[in-house]
Amino acid sequence: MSRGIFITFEGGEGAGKSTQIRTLASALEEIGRDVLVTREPGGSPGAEAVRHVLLSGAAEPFGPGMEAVLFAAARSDHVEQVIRPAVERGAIVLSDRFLDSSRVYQGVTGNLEPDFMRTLEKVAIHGMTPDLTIILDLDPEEGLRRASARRGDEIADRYEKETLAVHRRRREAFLDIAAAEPERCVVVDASMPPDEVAAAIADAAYAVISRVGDEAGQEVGQ
Ligand code: T5A
Repeated sequence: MSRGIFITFEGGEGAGKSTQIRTLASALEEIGRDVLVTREPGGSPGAEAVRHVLLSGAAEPFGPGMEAVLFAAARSDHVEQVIRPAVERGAIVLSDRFLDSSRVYQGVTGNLEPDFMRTLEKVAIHGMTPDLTIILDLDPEEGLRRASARRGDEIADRYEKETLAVHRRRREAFLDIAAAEPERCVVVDASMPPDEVAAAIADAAYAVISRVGDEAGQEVGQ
């Protein structure tokens, strides 16, 4: 049995991550693949318990360092309880946010030390680096408009309510990550209609699925 594949979706608020994960998951299930859809913060019972503390803003008064440690604790549980076992059984795991969100939201716009962030990341993911990261790139003004339209009367969460300037910095930080790690990251223009965004994502995902399949074939043939 070949190993599974780990794909993460990143980007600003309302960029269309959840919409696109659903579309890709359905397409992969139709061709008979075992697919696991998950999200961060959360994805495992322990991490979901921490999600509320983070998104309600309850941890905000204690500073970005405290929040970064909580995200890392949640991620470690999510990786060990859910992601790693699924990838080991051969599933394709699609995660709505992962390590790049911490790099951007806590590291860059939280102004935390790069060494501190690298150490936390190492402990949290323990080698579980994504095979592919789709970065959905969108003008934050449009993303916030979409997120607000979808939310209706509910109040914005701890991160959504921040200033446009902060959201713009996050957009740049995601693009910087993509430029620094082109083997892992693919940037997709999220301002296109949903079916065009889905087609670009499918191209990137199938390329990685076929590459991992070829590697597995070579290992078997050795
Ligand atoms: N966070 C998270 C950190 O600070 N550090 C971390 O380490 C991690 C993991 C999570 C928050 O936590 C922060 C980042 C976040 O602020 P969340 O509630 O899980 O918050 O929400 P988000 O991940 O931000 O996702 P959103 O729910 O805001 O948006 P999505 O999933 O990107 O967008 P989606 O698919 O729900 O679409 C939004 C709306 O737009 C429409 C959809 O129909 C929907 O109504 N839409 C489109 N409209 C036009 N054209 C398109 N192409 C469209 N695609 C979708």
